[in-house]
Amino acid sequence: MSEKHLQTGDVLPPYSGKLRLFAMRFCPYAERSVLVLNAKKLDYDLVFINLDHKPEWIFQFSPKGTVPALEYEQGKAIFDSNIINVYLDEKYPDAPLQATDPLRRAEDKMLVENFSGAQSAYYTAAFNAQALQPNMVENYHKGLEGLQKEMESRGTKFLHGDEAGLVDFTIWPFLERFLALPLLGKTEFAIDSAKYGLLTTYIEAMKTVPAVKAYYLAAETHAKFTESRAKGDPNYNMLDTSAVCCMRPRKKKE
Ligand SMILES: N[C@@H](CCC(=O)N[C@@H](CS)C(=O)NCC(=O)O)C(=O)O
Repeated sequence: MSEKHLQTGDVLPPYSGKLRLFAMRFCPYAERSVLVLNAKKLDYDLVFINLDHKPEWIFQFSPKGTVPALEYEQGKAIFDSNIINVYLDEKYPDAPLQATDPLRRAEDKMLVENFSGAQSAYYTAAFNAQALQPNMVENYHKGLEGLQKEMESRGTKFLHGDEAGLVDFTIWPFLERFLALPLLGKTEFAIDSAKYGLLTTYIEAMKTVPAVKAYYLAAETHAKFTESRAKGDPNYNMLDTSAVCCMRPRKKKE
């Protein structure tokens, strides 16, 4: 898998017949779908795109040009992480990732919804720090406390149960990125193990899940990308080891 992000003018790589996910390496929504593809052990291709200079063809797969989008058949795609993940779970029913009980499914969705305040606070802290308000820090901690309370009442290793499931893969990409905030000087966003003991254990358990491990990036790496994006010059290709040696295939001028 190349970590190179394709951009305006770059050609669409040939379709291989596998599922194909359009993503951006640092996008938490795209990570949700990568984790589900990994957990289901599906064979897929991953194509990263530069979100500031989008390749023209991304709009064939995702009308607003957002990632993730999943090409499930040549030229046919669906977009939005939640839509993609439920589709994958239903289309490939081996290793089901959603709760069988309809009430538990509803509770999982509410959990994700209740966590959204923490996500918004994270985005402001990471990318628009001058707009940060004290109530956002409160919302962030309310989100974490709510999550920890739910873990306590469920009493399982993961939110889904003894194995990680869709609810875990939906929330995890944000927790992974929250850990970068103290490195960016946002110490009020630290996840202190004295206060968040259960949550800390959960975070460590998630890091060992094979689907997560295969795509996990350290807090330092997220912090580096976040800094570049906050400065207005996102370094999409910072993990691309081919960058020094290889020319990107360009579309021929007509
Ligand atoms: N609700 C969408 C959100 C996806 C999203 O916002 N993706 C961002 C990258 S993390 C994106 O594509 N931004 C580019 C743009 O908005 O033009 C989902 O869950 O997939």
